[in-house]
Amino acid sequence: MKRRNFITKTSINTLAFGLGIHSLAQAGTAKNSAEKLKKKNTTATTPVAICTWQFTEANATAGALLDQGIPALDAVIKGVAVEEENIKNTTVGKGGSPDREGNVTLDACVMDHTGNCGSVMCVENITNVAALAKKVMEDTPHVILAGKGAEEFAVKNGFTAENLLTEESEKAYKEWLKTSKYKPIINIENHDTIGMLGLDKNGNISGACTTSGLAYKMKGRVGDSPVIGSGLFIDNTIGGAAATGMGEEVIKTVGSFLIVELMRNGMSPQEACEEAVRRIVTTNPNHTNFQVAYIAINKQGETGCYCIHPGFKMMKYANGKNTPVVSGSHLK
Ligand code: SD4
Repeated sequence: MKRRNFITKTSINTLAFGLGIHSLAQAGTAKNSAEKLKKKNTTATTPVAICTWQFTEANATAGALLDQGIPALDAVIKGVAVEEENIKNTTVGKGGSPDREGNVTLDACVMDHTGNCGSVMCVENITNVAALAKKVMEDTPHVILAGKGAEEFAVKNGFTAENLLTEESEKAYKEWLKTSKYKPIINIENHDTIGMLGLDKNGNISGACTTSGLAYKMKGRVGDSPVIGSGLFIDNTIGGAAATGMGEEVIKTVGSFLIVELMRNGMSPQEACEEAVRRIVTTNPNHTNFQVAYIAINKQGETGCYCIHPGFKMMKYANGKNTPVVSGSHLK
């Protein structure tokens, strides 16, 4: 054999062998998780709704809709709309805190059981941005619309344009301008983003995440909430996850996607949330200065949550009951 042919053939063989081992290993893992999932399938609880923080009414709304047999995507969008329309919530929808120039800009995304998703970023004057993200998903050839384009698309599709800056938020902003110190306070200024996951009667999982982002952020800043894989991720064969807290840190570790992949490899939702928090705290010594919290659900309706700092809760609706769940935390 000529040397050149030998090298080529050997490389191809080595490559093929390597790939073979790799796919065998993957097949093994997939088989294990499939077997684990099969075993668990016998005890599936449906429907279930969970959301970040203690948004009792929002989660109860989604839960009740799921009980009526409404598909998970519609139920979670209706659920988060309760907070988008709650002007007392200063981190979601109308009444959200503005950026450091006084503009309220909203971010949201949705993902359904078919793996389809939609997202809007940095949108002004529209309250129900999760519903808008669904519209982007269903009625455009795109996944993300940002800024003015998203707002114009909303108005063209019947969404009402309105001022999102309430008197209260404006007052707080003017107070903030006196010092203009940008330091999000753990569990206070970044504690109201709502990420919601629903498992419907057909066993399908969908999710929504909606926020005005961090108070007094830079103009144009976008966090994790509208970023598919970071603020939210669904794989209907495995489960779903959503995040709240310091978005920059969630994006760096693609947190929600990570949690779903960890569940795919056999972890429970609780174990996966803990591992995703561990990823952040082990790589970032600054983690004592910010909060990140995750929630997750799997196909069997099992759920989990975990965070860096104590003080995070999720709501869980299952078997007709809506209850707060106090999250474990990395720091005690
Ligand atoms: C962000 N993750 O924009 C959001 C903020 C948040 O509760 O979760 N607030 O980074």
